[in-house]
Amino acid sequence: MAFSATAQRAALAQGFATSIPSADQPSKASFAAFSGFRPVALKKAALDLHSAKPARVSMQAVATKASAFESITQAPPDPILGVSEAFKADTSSDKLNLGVGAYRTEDIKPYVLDVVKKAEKLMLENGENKEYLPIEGLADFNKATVALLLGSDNKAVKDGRVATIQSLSGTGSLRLGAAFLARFYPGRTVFLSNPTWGNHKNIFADAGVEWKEYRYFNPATIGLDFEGMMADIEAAPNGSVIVLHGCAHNPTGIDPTPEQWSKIADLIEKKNHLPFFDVAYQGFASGSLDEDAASVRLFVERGFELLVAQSYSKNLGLYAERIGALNAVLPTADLATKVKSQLKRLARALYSNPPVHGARIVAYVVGNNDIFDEWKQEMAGMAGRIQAVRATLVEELKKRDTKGRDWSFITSQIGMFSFTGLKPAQVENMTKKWHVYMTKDGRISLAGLNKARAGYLADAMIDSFDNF
Ligand code: KET
Repeated sequence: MAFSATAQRAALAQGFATSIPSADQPSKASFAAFSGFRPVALKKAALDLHSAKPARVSMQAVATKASAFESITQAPPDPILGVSEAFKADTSSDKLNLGVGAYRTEDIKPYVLDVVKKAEKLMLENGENKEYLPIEGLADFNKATVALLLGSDNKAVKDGRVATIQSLSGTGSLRLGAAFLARFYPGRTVFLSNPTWGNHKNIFADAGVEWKEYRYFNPATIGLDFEGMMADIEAAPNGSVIVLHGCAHNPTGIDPTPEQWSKIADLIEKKNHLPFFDVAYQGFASGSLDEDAASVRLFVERGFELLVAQSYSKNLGLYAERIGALNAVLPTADLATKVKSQLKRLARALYSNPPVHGARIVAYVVGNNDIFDEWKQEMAGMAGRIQAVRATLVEELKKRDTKGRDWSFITSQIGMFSFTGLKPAQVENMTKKWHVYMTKDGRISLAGLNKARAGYLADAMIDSFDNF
């Protein structure tokens, strides 16, 4: 088997078979998994059929029977989505949810983009059906998504060197990529930035892929630890997988400069590493789709083999539609065809085929010039609102701050988040005393704030920084 021992253990703990049993010979593991519980009760009932007494399997007998899952312990709440659950349960009228990265209007209400409503109207008028999609997804979506990522006249796309497969938003695309690496690039370590979006670790661990971290954030400068990052990528074994945030790094909001990206590319090339880009915020960092794809485009232009996971949760506000894609850029069209065939095979076993609604929305928005231009404006509007709220928060902090601290990091960080430097005890005060919900790492989503509440947030932050 291609799996390492650690990977195999991780996979088994998650309940995934690490070898495929033949049809007439089920694996012991899968047989055991289904033999511990009800069959025993059924056997007893069957025996009773042959005795004089009527069969009686009381509910109580079934309920007290040892469970196959006896040793399971309570899982902790998710560090990000668990914050939303806690927020919902809070009855205070002051409460503020700055946990999950989800865009809100200036009234702090969820937002459905106008272009999404227009696309849905057109879909209804055209009477779109709900048939299964092919395993690789909607053809028009796949064409649109790779063009948005790499540019409409990209040479790698024209040469047929990009395998694109529609998947379940950013998370599902990353997970499919992780499954692909587990199967076809076994024994390699994935390097994640420290810190990173918390779910990266779950995604690779669940796929049985070992991960480690490279330095990224320097608390002293509240900036990028570029030297640390380069040193760790250099020290990683040749041929490792390096996960890079395409833009608007989560949670820090700090991206490398174009010059730094170019040096990162030089080093990754020298070390023969495989870049795996996570592009969850295209258009949300700068307000421009093209600018936010510059890092990925640089690597593709330089001829790298790489993977890219894309998400439309944020830039089209399609959080619940689970629409995104996994792209594999390869040296030849022949290899791209083969890789795509294997990605389809993995997807078929994981979820069969992807959902159609979000894919059609993206295809309609991108395929209609007027709606596409309107989307760019709406996206710039969302990015602009977040930038404005950042500026207001800095003003409000300065007004209250008696210690003359430098808050400029809040306006220099980009994307939805600000990495505040609040420590866990301070975060606890933010939530317990002020009903401000945020992740324990000190991240706040500025997409969940408005100008009217910026003063309240500043009060909470100053109190927490000063007194804890
Ligand atoms: N990558 C990054 C970096 C990311 O922040 C998210 C979501 C995703 C991928 C996946 O999003 P999807 O909806 O699967 O396309 N982040 C926000 C939501 C979450 O944690 O699920 C967040 O950090 O709040």
